[in-house]
Amino acid sequence: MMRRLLATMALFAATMAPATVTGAQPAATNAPDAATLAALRARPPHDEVIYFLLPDRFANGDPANDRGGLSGGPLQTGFDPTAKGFYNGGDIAGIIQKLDYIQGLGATALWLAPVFANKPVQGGPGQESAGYHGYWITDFTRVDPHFGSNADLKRLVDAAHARGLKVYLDIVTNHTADVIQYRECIGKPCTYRNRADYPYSRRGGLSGPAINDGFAGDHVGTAENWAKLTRPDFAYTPFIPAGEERAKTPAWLNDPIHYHNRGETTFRNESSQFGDFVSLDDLATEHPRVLAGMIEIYGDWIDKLGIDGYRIDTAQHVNPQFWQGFVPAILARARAAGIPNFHMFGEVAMDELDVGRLARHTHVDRLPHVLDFALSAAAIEAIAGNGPTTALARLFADDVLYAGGTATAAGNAGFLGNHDKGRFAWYVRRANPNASAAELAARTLLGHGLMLFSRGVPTLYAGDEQGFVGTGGDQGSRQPLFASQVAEYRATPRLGTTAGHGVASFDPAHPFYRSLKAMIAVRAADPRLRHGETIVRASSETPGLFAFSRQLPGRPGETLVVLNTAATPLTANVMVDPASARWIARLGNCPATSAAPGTLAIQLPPFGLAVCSSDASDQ
Ligand SMILES: [Ca+2]
Ligand SMILES: [Ca+2]
Ligand SMILES: [Ca+2]
Repeated sequence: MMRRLLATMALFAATMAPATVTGAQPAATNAPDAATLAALRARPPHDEVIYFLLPDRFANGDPANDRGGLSGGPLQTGFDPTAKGFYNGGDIAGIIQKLDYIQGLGATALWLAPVFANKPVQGGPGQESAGYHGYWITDFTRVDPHFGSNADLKRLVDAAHARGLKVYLDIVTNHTADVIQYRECIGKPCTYRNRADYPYSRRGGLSGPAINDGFAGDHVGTAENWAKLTRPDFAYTPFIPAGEERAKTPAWLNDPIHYHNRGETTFRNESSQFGDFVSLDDLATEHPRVLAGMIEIYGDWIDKLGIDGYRIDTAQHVNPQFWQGFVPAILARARAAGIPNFHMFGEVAMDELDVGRLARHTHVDRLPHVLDFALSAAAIEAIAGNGPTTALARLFADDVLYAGGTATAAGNAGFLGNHDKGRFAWYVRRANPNASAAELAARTLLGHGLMLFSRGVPTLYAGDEQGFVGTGGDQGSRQPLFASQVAEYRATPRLGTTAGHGVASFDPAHPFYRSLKAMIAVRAADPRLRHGETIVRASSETPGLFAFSRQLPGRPGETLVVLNTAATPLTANVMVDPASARWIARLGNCPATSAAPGTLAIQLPPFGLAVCSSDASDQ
């Protein structure tokens, strides 16, 4: 049985090895061979470990494109490597150059922050920042010239596929760049005007003249109905500034009738769906032309690139009926392109451990999966912070709330921190401001252990493997892996190294990189950890013990994951299956045998982690 397990692991290691091992693989610019591509297409999402990066903040492979082909200063080109809110220089060529680094960690899929052409600079005088993050799209059909060309993106996808790495793109359907303005509020905030005070049927409020005769409301999604909405000035008077009339591609995006035009969202009530996100033009996603247009845009990218998945931005700010149409259409498009395991997960951003709210979007919107903000919240509470480990138990218990239950949870993208809410290590430091660097490191890695051994698709945020901490959310979490010229980044120490952000951070010897690589290898070698059900074995009302087993349905044996979230050593008996008598340590210390049928005596150091596999006869 042991021999069979080792043989399986060796086989797995061979299939997971970088392409360079065989010496006969195609160069990075070549398409993958048929067998490699077929194996990649056959992999289900929960076999992946995702590496999420912002192209501007990863690697600069081509300094010639740093200004995106524009001329002038930072306010014209968007490029300022000394400013955290501007393009810093990273690009697709850089990602291609660093595929060894990403694959060496054990990641199997890349998620790129949006790569489509953005409005280079937005914001009023003194408030300007650039579209380096990619979420201010003007041309949905073209790669942003700061990052390269459409051909470069195809080259990246092919090079990744040739190595067995998948590529996920980050898509936005909720809004475009800020082009549309309102006559009523030039140079000042445009407060939200709701549908009761500013109905579609009157121009500029109840005292205005009748317009849009016969429009039956935005809940009637037929082309006939929306053809009757001819005037976009029911709330404000939208206009496109001179010179920007054709700023967006495809061309239908330049017509204000395809937008909500009701002013700024407050993230409350109907404005959450109909309001502009800091002036970003909020699309009328109820309009059938918008739905058809978005299916065309993102279906075409599947056909052009053969990509493997979409991360869906701002999903909770789009009406459910849009997703009910968009998701099946995109999945059908992927299937037709020979991509049966196309992986889609929506962003429903929140800070709370509120699985019900995440799950709602799998029921009502019918999103296949979501980013696991609940895992992030639970890890921040129980591992970064000093909360009870019962928070972790609740996380897994609530998996049944998702449409499709635990199977849906298994395809959610698990993560700890990100480019919006902040890095996990920053949460660790915030909760423990006086802790030693060793404790900060131990807690950060323990959080990653939870993520990597839990159900769901683990999602690493670029830089976390190099001990990046950051200074908070958004721009405070977007340090580049190349040498940074941003003073704030350079002033922030990293964990696990004396090097700061003034040097490049692609070090496979960094202790975090090595630890994550070791943990990912354990996950990769154990199908229970990738496909198994979760059985919570123990949790506590204080920091300390948390334990769960992963079991394959209908198969004997289990892999037990035990965490100690406390700063003191842990000694505990953990309940296991009475049939699990003998144990193999995959990580940390595990007894060779159960103390008695049904219980395993565990000892862990402060912030320790053990992964113990029962030696089942069928392995
Ligand atoms: Ca560049
Ligand atoms: Ca919206
Ligand atoms: Ca706008």
